[in-house]
Amino acid sequence: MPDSLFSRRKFLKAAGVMAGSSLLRPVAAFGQSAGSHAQEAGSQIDTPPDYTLTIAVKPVEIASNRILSTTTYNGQFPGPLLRFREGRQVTVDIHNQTDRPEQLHWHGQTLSTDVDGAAEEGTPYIAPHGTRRISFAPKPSGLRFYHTHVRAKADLSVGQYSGLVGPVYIEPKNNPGDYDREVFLTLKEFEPTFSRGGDMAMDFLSPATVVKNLKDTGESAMQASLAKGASHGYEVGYGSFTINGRMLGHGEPIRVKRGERVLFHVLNGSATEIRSLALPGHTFTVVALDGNVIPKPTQVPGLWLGTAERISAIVEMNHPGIWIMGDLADDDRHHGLGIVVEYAGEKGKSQWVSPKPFRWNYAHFGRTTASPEPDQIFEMKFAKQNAAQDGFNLWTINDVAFSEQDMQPMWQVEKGRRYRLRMQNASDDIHPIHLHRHRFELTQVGGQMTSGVMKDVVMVGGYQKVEVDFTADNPGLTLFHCHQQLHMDFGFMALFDYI
Ligand SMILES: [Cu+2]
Repeated sequence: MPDSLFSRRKFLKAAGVMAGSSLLRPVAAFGQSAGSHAQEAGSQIDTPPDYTLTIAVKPVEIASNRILSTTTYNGQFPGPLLRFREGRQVTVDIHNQTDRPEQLHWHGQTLSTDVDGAAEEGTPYIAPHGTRRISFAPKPSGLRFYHTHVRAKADLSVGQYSGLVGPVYIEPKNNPGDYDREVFLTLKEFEPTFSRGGDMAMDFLSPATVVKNLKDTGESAMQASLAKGASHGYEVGYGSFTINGRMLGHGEPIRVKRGERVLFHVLNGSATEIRSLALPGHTFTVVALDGNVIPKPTQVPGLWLGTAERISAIVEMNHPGIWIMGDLADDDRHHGLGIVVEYAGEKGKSQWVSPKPFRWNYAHFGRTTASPEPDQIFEMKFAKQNAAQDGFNLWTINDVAFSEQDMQPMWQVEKGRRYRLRMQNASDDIHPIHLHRHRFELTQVGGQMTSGVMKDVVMVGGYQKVEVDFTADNPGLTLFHCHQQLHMDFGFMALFDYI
């Protein structure tokens, strides 16, 4: 059925049940054809949707007879792969069979606030035991995903600690890829528990340029807190690790043939963890970051992904054997974070060989030329107040911790203007920073200039500085936050608003 016909019929049906005063707005949205709109539970929905997602607590078998109870989409983990066509209107019914209000966020897409899936932007909740029908034109093309967007705080059964994560692939209008087939991998941990403290310092980012005054600020705040007798704030650890919902050795292997070019679409679906991935004897040619094609495809020995980051990379299968594709961290791999890659005709036990240490530098994927000057620069400083809220770390942006009671936007932008976010991290944690409903261009990473790399999440290293630019091209409230669930739940959020 032609999209326009489908949308028109549905619109007429929707308009029939709406109050007269709101009648004009959907008309305008429909007139733009790429508009998005929604119907709340209670309105008449009798045309079938293109997709249905049902949120419910279900058993998930991550290894032989190791069965967890967690909230899922459609009773499976990961949620079903949704393949959309760029710009082609889709209708999705979201059923919530749990007792809590839910939000479904379309991560990496440039949608309206009504469907984006963040209460802070004004997206309505999917009521407990309710249904919400949404309609939108998926964009831009590439690897995106959907996930829950509610606060978990101290409850490790909700938010992204649960199984509410699924991949999205938006087919480009023209597909330039030179590969034989695609494999989607969602990396995810389960069985979360709190621990008291320590930090997870990881020094894989390059350049590792630490800004002295950020380090002095962060370390003196930490020392002052510990001197007053505080413990380290809570962190989260996990009992099991999976790729596509199965622990290493418990899922189907990826069966390959010599000479095949496999395009891997890797999604870090973790609530809190940074992940790495390597395949012994093979290299990855990265072609897209966060679903966006990069200026120059680049070969790397392995991948690093902050929470919610995605990498699309081609591996040429030219080293026959039976290999473990897994996390560089031995402990996480031993607890399941891996998948077997098996060449046709090979037999025996799967093998892991650690690659030589390497560093991850976003600038390697970009151009060395400068990007255009922004119209305005926003200075941002991220800081941690150790164990300040009931034993949890409290996070601030420019000394303000986001609060649900006072959701005042921190910054104002004007449509069509280009803004630079100068992010300075006065803590020792790495923060995967996410901007909703927009894409940004990396312009400076740890002091190194770059351009042309478009992303929606970027890791800002401990005591480091990163700059990104975005064009304000999608009016409405826009959420900016650290994607680490424990950080976003405890203050690490802010809003942009359009003037
Ligand atoms: Cu963070």
